[in-house]
Amino acid sequence: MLKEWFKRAKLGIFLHWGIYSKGDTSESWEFFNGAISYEDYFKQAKYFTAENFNADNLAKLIKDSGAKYAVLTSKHHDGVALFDTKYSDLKIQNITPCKRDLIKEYTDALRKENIKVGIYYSLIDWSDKRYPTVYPYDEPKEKHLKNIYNSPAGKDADYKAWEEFLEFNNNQIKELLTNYGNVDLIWFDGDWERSEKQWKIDDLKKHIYKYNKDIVINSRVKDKGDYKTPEQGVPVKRLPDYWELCLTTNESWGYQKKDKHFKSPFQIISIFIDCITMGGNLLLGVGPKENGDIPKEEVKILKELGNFIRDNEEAIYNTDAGFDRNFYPGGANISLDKKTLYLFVTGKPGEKIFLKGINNKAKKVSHLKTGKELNFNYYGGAPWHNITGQLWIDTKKLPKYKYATVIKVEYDEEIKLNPDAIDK
Ligand code: FHN
Repeated sequence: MLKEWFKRAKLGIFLHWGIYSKGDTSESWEFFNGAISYEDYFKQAKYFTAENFNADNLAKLIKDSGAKYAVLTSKHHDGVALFDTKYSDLKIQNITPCKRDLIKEYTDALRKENIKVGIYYSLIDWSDKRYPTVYPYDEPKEKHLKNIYNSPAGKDADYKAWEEFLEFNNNQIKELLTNYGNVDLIWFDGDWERSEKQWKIDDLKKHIYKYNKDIVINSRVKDKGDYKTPEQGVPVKRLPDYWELCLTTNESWGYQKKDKHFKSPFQIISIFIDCITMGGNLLLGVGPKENGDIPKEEVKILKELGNFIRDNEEAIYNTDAGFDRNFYPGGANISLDKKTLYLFVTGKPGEKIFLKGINNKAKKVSHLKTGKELNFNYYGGAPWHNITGQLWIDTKKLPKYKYATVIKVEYDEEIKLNPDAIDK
């Protein structure tokens, strides 16, 4: 059962931080794809100082953005741990000038700000020699990938080494779940390179619940987690299960100097509205630099998003997704008692908006931020034929608002949707 806090949180911040954060390469993929050598990729480690990193400031920025949880890469596919693991030498304390335990600082700081603690962990480890010892999905060696980082590349599989690798992952996961206080969410990645059987997903889950039975697990454990994780593409339809869209602010997960293709605050707020009104959360990517600074474009986005959320809190956290776009195309949320609708109007409000397919009559319509009442009228409808009218709301007098406006529509009783209504 997905934890209630996760559904109410709506926004999380996804931090990709590692030796790649100098800004010249992507996280892990560059050496895997052969764009640069493994050695050159690891040469970046000497620049990872984290000297300007202040976890308390980061936690404040996250809080300011309106996010209720955050997820930080404790280890990406390159295998470098951001925490002081005793199970591997490949950790920042050994290979970078930064000797601190950044996971410790991060988890402590989040808790001070009452932000739920999420930790990203890559199941894949392209640096560990015990990882490329079995073929993806146990396919025959002739058939499969020759990449030396994820397969034995022509050699026979070594199942003993693979077992050792799984034990290593489990040990690191145990460290993360027991050395850093209560972890609210574990965010796995990289399950695609092996089958469910190879990963021993059921055992992995048992292992996790042994240390924390209340933890939320994302679905990248062969779809056996608590919620789905679409990536970079906003779903077009509502998904049957709860979901979280992970999305970069530009095109990159980690900081990359040359990537200036940032979405504007308006775009991010529009996507956020789209997600929450379609039954999902947004997990927004942020890529700190190697010294711990957060790129200024991302700071701006977080602040603007936070302003929008603060102005409209009532319509965001303690709500459920309203209904499909065919009732109201702008997206709506519904209060938990099902008596209030929050309609989102992105961009400049026009003359009127309308709602259809709702059987009850509204008692009051207002602008959420100021409480200013708005005129509304019903047109059409023939209840004796199961035909609902349309609720038309006058939006001309809405105060101008930068990114989006929320209209509150109150009813005396629970809202009754009538999806079969046809306005003849
Ligand atoms: O390969 C990773 C990628 O680098 C990044 O971490 C994203 C974030 O969801 N996950 C993987 C691709 O799905």
